[in-house]
Amino acid sequence: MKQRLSRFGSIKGTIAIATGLIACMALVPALASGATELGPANTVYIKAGKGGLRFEAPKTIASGAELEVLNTTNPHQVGPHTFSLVTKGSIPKTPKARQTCFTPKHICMAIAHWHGTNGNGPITQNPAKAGLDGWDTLGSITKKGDSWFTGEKKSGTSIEQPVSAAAGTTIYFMCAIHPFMHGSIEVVPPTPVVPGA
Ligand SMILES: [Cu+2]
Repeated sequence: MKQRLSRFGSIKGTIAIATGLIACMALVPALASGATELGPANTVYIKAGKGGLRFEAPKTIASGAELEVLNTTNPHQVGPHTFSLVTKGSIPKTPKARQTCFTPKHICMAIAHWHGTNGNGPITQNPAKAGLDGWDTLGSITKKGDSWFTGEKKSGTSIEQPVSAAAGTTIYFMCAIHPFMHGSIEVVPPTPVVPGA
């Protein structure tokens, strides 16, 4: 993660480079399509290019449904990402909070710890798991949450897990490498199966 930190410092430069490579980036989803079976309703895409680095997530997902996270960005250009479930209040909201995010007692460093690293060593837990199996636990600086690290070598990496969070709750998530990346998904009741329909 030390490497991540140094990349983090130069992220504005890498974004500028990435912006010039939109044409190349557009090829990535096509190349990755063999690895994914779920559609946009069940997928959080990590994207670059026009609009900057961002998550593109469905607004809602049914409790119990599979949720995939798919990294379409090139780690050699923008660094890796994490998809980390955190409490709403843990998402850094100010430029200063984002700058200090990867320091002790802040959420980005806490997320690194969930993955078994203090920022200097390799990731030893991936995904980082908390609570029930699947996506359900929103972490904070004092509580471990569910999180996935995309890896730093290949684009097109993905993870698929069921949403174990209860209907009526909201999943908030952020990236520990780029703390300006964040989003949320409302968890809704599963669609009832209508007999004979
Ligand atoms: Cu990121």
